[in-house]
Amino acid sequence: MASCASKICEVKARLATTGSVTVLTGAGISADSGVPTFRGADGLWRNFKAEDLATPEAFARDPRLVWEWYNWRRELIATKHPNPAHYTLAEMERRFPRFWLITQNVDGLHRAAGSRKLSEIHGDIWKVRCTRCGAVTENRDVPIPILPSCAGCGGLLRPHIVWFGETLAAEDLARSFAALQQCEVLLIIGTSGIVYPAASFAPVAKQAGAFIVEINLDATPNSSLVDVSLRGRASEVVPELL
Ligand code: BJW
Ligand code: ZN
Repeated sequence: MASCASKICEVKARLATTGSVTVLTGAGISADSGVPTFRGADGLWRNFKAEDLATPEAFARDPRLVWEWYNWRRELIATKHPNPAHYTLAEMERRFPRFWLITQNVDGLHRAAGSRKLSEIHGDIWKVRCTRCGAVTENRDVPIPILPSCAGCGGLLRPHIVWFGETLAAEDLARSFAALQQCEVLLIIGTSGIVYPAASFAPVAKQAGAFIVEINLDATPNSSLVDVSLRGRASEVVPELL
């Protein structure tokens, strides 16, 4: 079996000869910054039920509870900083002429690291959306006063996050699929690969002929279709690729 070091050489060689890179990230890339993941031993879904907190039904039933949970998360994320993996992806954006970053993360750490060519497909914890007029605004209050209301129309504000059962923004999906179909190399970093539609992204890129690299602590459903699997911490492995 090839050693991990030689696998990294193989990926570096690929990256040295391509101009077109797409990246898909998940909670694992921010785990090394201290942001909890969702699944696994220390994941958020161990102590909180997704259906009580991350669905439109939960918000309709008890908006106060949902906002309390988001206030706790905003408070936690506000103290966190990008790690070397986030910074390496921001550098890749400058190096590769065709680059797109698709993140499922809502923590804003990619932007904080300098990434601009990105789709935050599950939303942004630092934005709120009016349930009445639909206005989306940035809001960095920690804590946010519960229950928050829209400055324009007085309607109830909700987190600008895609919850289970909600569709992703059409523009984000179109941009993501275009980037997956056009890339020569796809890096998949720190995602369990079980939440749709992102769970379908690797097969789309594979079908289009991309060379796919997975960076994760553990095996995932994507592991069987990728070309190279690098097992390790994102903050240590990703910087080695440039
Ligand atoms: C490291 C590491 C380190 C750790 N270094 N690695 C059946 C079939 C198909 C679809 C569905 C179905 N039933 C329901 C659905 C639809 C549903 C879905 O996919 N459910 C699945 C659970 C089955 N999807 C949706 O509802 C989506 N909308 C949609 O599909 O619309 C159309 C539709 C609607 C209804 C029915 C059918 C179709 C919307 C999904 C929105 C997801 N939102 C969330 C939460 C938001 C709350 C919030 O953040 O405030 O987004 S769920 C949660 O999971 C969050 C994440 O972005 C997302 C993905 O998680 P991620 O990033 O992969 O994290 P983890 O924790 O799962 O994994 C971390 C990984 O990192 C692990 O692999 C570790 O090993 C690794 N790791 N440390 C490297 N240091
Ligand atoms: Zn409003």
